[in-house]
Amino acid sequence: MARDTAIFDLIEKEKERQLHGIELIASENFVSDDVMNAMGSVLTNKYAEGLPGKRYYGGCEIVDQVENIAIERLCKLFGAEWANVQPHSGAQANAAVLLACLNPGDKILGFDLSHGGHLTHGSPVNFSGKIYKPHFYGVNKETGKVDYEMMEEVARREKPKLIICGASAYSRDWDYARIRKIADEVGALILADISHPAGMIATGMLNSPMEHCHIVTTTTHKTLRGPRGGVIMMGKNFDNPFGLKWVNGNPKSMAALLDAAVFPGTQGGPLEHVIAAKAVAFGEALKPEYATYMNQVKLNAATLAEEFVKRGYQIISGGTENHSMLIDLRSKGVTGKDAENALVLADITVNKNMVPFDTESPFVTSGIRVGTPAITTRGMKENEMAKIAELVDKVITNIGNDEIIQAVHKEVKELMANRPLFAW
Ligand code: DSN
Repeated sequence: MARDTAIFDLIEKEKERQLHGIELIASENFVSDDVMNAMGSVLTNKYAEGLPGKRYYGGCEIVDQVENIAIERLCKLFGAEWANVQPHSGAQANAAVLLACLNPGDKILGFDLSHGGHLTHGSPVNFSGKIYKPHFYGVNKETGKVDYEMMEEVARREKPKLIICGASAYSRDWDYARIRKIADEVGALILADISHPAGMIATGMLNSPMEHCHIVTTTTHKTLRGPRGGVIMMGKNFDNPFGLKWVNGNPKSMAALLDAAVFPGTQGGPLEHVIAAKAVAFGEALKPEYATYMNQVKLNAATLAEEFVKRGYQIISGGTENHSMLIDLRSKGVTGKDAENALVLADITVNKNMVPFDTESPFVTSGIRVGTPAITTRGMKENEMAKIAELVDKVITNIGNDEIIQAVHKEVKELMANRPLFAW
């Protein structure tokens, strides 16, 4: 068969783009060759609806072993008692959790999207805000940190069935023990969505939600550096709390409810090639080198935040404890959209992001989100963070000046030359 050059030429171009640019999108990373090879394997040919040992198709004896290894490694990585590795994405994982825990119309309490939360935590444009009744907590205006008093107040008033913690754009750790107290007082379950800082939690650099939060979800492609996908975990399995019914009856345990909510609840056949790649990534994350990598991600983020502050940028909450930071560009008189577009011309990739109490729309925004997982995978250390901040600053303070932006582009190319995508 002739090679499909229309697509493979574009894949090659995208590879070149990734190789030559500075990737600062906080949710992106570069995977190892082993993770990539598992994803591009014959496992994509296999249908395997169901769970290992309980499938609706024959010939699953090998993918059963693959999926069991993925579950085993994931549980070891996070100290979980139970996991489901089938969700196709973080959004799918969250959809399954909400389906398992709630009836349509039930109240949920999530972190406001415009303060750093996620679409699936109750946004009105997402299923989570359409099928369920969302309420929100946010950050304190002065500190930029999660306002736990507000969380408590709304929880006491609204009595949600589910409290969701975790964020897409929040640079501080979470107080899971405090959230548990609030949840216990109002009779709610807690879902911790750790998609962003998962790698730091796995390596003990941030608080773990496993002991305090009933259910934990994460994507596998951000700090975890695996294939694009999602997973659901529980520190401990527990009895079906609200007596929720499933089509065939009343599952006794939360694990059974969650499994049913993934399949047949929200998905069909699992992507066994992606599950194999997840297993490979979890294996990599269990190695000491991964902890060294994570530590470097954190060091790089802290240094990069300091370098931005030195150049007069305002970081929401004043700094970072994880891999990311949210930069308020209002003091520079620039919107997130203009900054993102100008930086792309210099091959520096960030994403525009709303900042708390933003007056701009989500299509414009007043900020950008920056993260260090991807540049750290490419082998960058603290000593290169000043240069990156300098290049970003040069672009943001010279939007529209083609000559300066082209000069920055040249520097970016030199800085990224001869660096493999995966240097760790
Ligand atoms: N879009 C992901 C992120 O960039 O954080 C969240 O869905």
